Amino acid sequence: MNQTVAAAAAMLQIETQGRVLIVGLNRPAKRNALNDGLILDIERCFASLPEDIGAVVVHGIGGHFSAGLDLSELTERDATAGLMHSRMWHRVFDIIQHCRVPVIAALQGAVIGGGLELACSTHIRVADPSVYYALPEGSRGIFVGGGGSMRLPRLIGVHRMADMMLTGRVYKAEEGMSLGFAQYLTEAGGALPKAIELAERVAQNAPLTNFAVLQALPLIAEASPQTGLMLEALMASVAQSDQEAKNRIRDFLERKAGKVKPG
Ligand code: 1HE
Repeated sequence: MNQTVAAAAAMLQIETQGRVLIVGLNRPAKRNALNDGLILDIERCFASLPEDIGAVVVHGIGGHFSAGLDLSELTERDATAGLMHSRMWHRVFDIIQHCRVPVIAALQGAVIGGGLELACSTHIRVADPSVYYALPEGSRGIFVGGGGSMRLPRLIGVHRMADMMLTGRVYKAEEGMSLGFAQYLTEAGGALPKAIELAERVAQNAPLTNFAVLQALPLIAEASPQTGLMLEALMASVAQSDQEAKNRIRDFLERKAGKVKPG
């Protein structure tokens, strides 16, 4: 990591490595519990991504990704404030999901409650063997409020999510990987380096391909089949008529571009 670009966000540690922005949740003493200040720091960070950034990595400093909602801020909140708070989280996690560039989460230790909701708003999740996923909302007397009920069933299914919330079931890294919480499982200590490696790779994709994958693919996947197929055709034709695509395909045909390798 060669350059610290912004120490301005008090609860984030933000660095750049080439075209990758590395965003560290930096409340280790509180296991990166998400208070309003941290959520708003995340919003500011994603809303002002430098132009030359091609991918973002989000990780937790201090051995845990995040212990979820900062429960100490909950005690005084009435129903109206709770509603506004949840909508604020929705706004911020939507910015991550609809980010101009791919966002990759490097997970370790606790990925709990709102921490899991944050992880689910990213596009790729890379897990360390120390990871454990939990939704202790049931035992705390609360409900998910950061988009978890919308995003998590799409990853693991509504019945598995309900079980986690009702019984407090905790999934460890390996099982979590096979169930869809993460797409990658690394050796101990490997999640952040692997996430950065992947980020460097995706930052080299054609910007329009990354745009199509992040913006069009989720819409197509949720659309009716005929609407989805039409959207796919439109997106495909826009992508392949871009000069970047033409250059890359010409490079392949002239044997200047890499081949697909098995494994
Ligand atoms: C916190 C939080 C928190 C830690 N809010 N302060 N999330 C939870 O129910 C998870 C609650 N946390 C835990 O179960 C444990 O802290 C951990 C398993 C994550 C870590 O355990 P450990 O032994 O490493 O640390 P610790 O001693 O429990 O915690 C260290 C400090 O962090 C301690 O504060 P201290 O001042 O006594 O040192 C903890 O109080 C504090 N801390 N987690 C506030 N979450 C939009 S809706 C989303 C709904 C949810 O996210 S529900 C899930 C809430």
